Amino acid sequence: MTQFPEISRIEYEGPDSKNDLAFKWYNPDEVIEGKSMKDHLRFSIVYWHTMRGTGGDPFGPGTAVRPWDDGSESVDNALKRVEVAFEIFEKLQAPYYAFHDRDVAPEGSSLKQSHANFDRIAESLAEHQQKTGVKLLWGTCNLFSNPRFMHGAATSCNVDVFAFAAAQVKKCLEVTKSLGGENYVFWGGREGYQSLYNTDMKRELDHLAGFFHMAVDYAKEIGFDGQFLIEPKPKEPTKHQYDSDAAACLNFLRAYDLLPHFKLNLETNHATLAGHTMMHELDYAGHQGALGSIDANTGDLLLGWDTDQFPTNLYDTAQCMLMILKHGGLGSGGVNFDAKVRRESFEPIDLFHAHVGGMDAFARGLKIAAAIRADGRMEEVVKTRYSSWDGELGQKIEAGNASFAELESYMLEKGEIAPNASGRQEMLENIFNDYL
Ligand code: XLS
Ligand code: NI
Ligand code: NI
Repeated sequence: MTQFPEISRIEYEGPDSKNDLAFKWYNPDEVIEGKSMKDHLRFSIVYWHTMRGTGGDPFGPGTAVRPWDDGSESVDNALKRVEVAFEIFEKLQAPYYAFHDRDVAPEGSSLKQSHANFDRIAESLAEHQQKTGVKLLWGTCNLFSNPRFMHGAATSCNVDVFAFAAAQVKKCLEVTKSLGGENYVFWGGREGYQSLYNTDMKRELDHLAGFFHMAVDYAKEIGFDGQFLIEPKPKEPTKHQYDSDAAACLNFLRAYDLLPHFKLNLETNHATLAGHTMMHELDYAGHQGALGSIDANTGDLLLGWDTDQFPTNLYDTAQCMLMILKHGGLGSGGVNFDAKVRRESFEPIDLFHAHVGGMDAFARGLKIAAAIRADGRMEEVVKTRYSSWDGELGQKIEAGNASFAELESYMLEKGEIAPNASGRQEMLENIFNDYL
């Protein structure tokens, strides 16, 4: 049974095509820097927005028309969604998808029932993966929607909530492993605070670290060898989320001896909420060997929140891909569209337009980034800019073999510094534009 008889598999037709449901740039087998586009980008579709988003906002209910969904939290309805989801994944040629436990399977009236529901749906997910070849990029737990998580999950002041969250993650690790999930993501949900007046921050952070250690231990116990990822986000829903940005996450992981077990899943809209560019977050994580995966989306400068829009800005995608190529690719991660169609784009076909646009924007970003790298001028400027460090003195300092006293006598003798050179920012911006 097909839900979209009028839509056939989206194919690459090239930049001149006027077909709205064709790829103009995403040509899966095209080789760039020795690797196919498909392998560079490893596109993934998220279940929570694409299959569960309703278009509701604080001012009104959902608008989305989804004829296959009866709106109930029944297992039958969930099974129906699986079928439609895989038709969408396949028609979009997305090699991967990602889910929260509660997106795919309804929460039951007890934890036991929820586990059973999850098992039932996982069976169907496995069958559909088998049939279509679509794979699981990552699984995660929803530890934020149910009112029990009002104070957080692993950082809750209520020890039972911590235990409940542990049980949920344990189960989700088992399911993710059984579905061949290549990563497992922790996004902090409500792990943060609204007020320090009622918060024991030290205790909460200790608990969070303990939770992660248990997850690492359990993964080892069951032989789950997917990559653990933390997804930084600075605020929303709490005013301060503990995993606020790449640097804060890495500091936390290092402080609690968790660094070897985790990488980061960076999201564009979260980077900008943190007051950074995505390029910054990618570079920061990348040079520490912690670039794991990305949640590809964008915010809106005129709206303050995590609006999770589909990425269409070529500057952004090209900058992203420049960093990803620089740091050797995404490994077991992917370009995961944590993005939702606008409330006004309520028809099912909009799901296709949105993903086609996002995939093309990233494919084009990849081509632009590769062209900039092949040109080499931008890289050369950076190399030259630091060339003074390649001399004897620079090398000695970088090797950690210099002292203040030595540098003082060097400078006393020399008297004045060698002249500075221009940073050439505008020229570099122009070179970037040449390739857009
Ligand atoms: C929320 C996050 C969430 C994670 C998965 O802002 O982006 O969607 O990606 O829990
Ligand atoms: Ni996300
Ligand atoms: Ni987000």
